[in-house]
Amino acid sequence: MDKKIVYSAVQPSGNLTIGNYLGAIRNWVKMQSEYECFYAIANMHAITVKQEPAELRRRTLELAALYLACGLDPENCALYVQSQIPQHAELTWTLNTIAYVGELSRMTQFKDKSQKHAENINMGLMDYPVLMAADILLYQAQYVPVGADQKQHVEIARDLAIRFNNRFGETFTVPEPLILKGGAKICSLQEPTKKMSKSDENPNASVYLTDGKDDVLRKFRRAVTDSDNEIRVSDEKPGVSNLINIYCAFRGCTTEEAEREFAGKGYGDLKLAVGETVADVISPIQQEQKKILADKTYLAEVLKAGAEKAYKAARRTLSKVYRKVGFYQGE
Ligand code: ATP
Ligand code: LTN
Repeated sequence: MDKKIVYSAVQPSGNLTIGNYLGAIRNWVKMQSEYECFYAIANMHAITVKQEPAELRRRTLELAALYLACGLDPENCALYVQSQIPQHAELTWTLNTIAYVGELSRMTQFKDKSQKHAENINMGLMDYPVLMAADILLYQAQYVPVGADQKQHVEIARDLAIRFNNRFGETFTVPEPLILKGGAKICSLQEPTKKMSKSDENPNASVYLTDGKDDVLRKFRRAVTDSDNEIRVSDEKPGVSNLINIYCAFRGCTTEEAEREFAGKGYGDLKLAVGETVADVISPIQQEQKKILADKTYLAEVLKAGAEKAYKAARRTLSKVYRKVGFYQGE
């Protein structure tokens, strides 16, 4: 039986945080042996907010190296750069004609980003979910492993797939978001009711996968908590809950186990333990990323092989779409 298909991507819009790792990449690694996986570097999504071109190019390769350093195996999945596959833009255009302005303008991320980048509310920002739907649908993906914040976008992809299939006949697999518990929403260390984000302006709010041990320990030491000193998970204690959540996600333990471990201890103990646990996991990833980045030829080969595999799959779907909508494709 053919393996089911998995698709996901991350934007090269900044240094990756432990939120990106726990919410996305770590789960991608787990899925690669069981499914046929396509993992992209979403550089076309990244330019919906202003990027410095040289930096975007550098970050694209850094992200590819990080994928590999986190354990993605190019023999087991296709790793590629989104802009190298022209079908993403082509399918986006077609899907745009069945996507409604109303539904796109209601997207939470569009509203947030429009507020944050009020000087640059461009069409791409609003069309972001349609490009994301095109990514997913081109590969006929069944599962899309993402953090909780992307659920709404995967739902739009589902809606567009169903709408297209209804109008033009069975064409797309209807995808499902795959949001694993524990790590699906890591919050900012400074404003623990907000999600941790790689483009946060406050560097103390996010722990980056590239942070050295001293920085990691310092950021956790400064993490916002509360004034009682009880270590337990609760809606009234977002800061402490977030720290416990991070600890458990990295340790692979349950909340109850962590609460028991820290019973009678203070916030200082918790912060130190989380910091050390995180540093221990990310430091070997950093060393591996450095090694891979030093071998540009290897990296280029991986991305080329990934793009070739992606291109074949994307071309097949787009040709079917063009046939269904009645586009002339030669004789
Ligand atoms: P930006 O700040 O540039 O919008 P981001 O940090 O939100 O970026 P994305 O590239 O949008 O990161 O997301 C990549 C993946 O990481 C997605 O699957 C997303 O759901 C997941 N992710 C992002 N932030 C978190 C978080 N704080 N907790 C869990 N998962 C997250
Ligand atoms: N918008 C996503 C990144 C992304 C993506 C995708 C995720 C682009 N294309 C396709 C899953 C499937 C984000 O995480 N911000």
